[in-house]
Amino acid sequence: MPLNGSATGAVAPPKHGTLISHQINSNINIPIALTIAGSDSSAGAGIQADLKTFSALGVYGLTAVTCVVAEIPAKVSRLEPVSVEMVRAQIEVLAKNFPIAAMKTGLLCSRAIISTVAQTILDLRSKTPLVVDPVITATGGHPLLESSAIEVYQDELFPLGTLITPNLDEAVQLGADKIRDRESMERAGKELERKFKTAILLKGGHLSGDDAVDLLFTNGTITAFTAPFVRDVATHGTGCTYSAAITAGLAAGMSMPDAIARAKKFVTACIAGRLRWKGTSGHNIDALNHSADNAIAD
Ligand code: PXL
Repeated sequence: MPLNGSATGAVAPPKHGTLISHQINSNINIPIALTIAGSDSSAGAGIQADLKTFSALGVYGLTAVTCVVAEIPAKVSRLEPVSVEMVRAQIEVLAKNFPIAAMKTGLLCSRAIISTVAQTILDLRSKTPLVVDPVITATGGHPLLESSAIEVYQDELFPLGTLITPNLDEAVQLGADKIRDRESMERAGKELERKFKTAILLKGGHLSGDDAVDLLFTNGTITAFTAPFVRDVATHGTGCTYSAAITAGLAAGMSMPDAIARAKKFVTACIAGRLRWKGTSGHNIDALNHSADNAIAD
């Protein structure tokens, strides 16, 4: 059904420059989330994945683009950062005008951009929950982040985060010991929580058998989130989708564990229901299926 009935002709079109107040009020309960991330031309990861995820979970998404990546799921062909002034301008104009309920960061690509994002959030004195997905490498192995940028993450952005969501490789790059099993995963997560003084969701991927187990470390406790591991599906964009789904839950007022549990179900359903096309080179191209139907998957 149209939100304001205008498609049925029930509401007269507004005169130029006027707003109809009930159009605004009728949408006041739709939470708003902001993603500060890169653009993936193939649209399975990055801000495109974030926006699809926000929409599927009933959240209105705003974007601050940090860089533009020309790529397909298996191959990055070019990456260009946006200027730091432009990154700051996008975040500022949005934060000063929209009631943003939660935000996330994705690919930030350089020391200068990470620092700008952190400084802008500080300058805005934002108290909005912030999910930091520390994107370092593309699923296909291509480096996406300036190698010396990890220390800027640690020094400037992590202290502002409500939740940090590394996968196992990222955890090691952030200083954890090599992770081989559940025990070393627990040790690594505790270490990162102690080091960064904020909640850590350590994503286990296919570490243990038939299940994909993620561990949340918060206030000295560990909570496990488990879903069947979906085999033989390209996972480009999984991390972006997962952190965006958590952000959507926080924007809607869910507790962190509830937001993670729903996000885990959503991302698993997006993988299981993956889309597939025959590409022009004859190879299959897979993409996550961000259908809203997955938002209610059991
Ligand atoms: O999946 C990590 C990722 C995040 N953000 C952007 C990307 C990618 C992977 O390629 O392009 C913009």
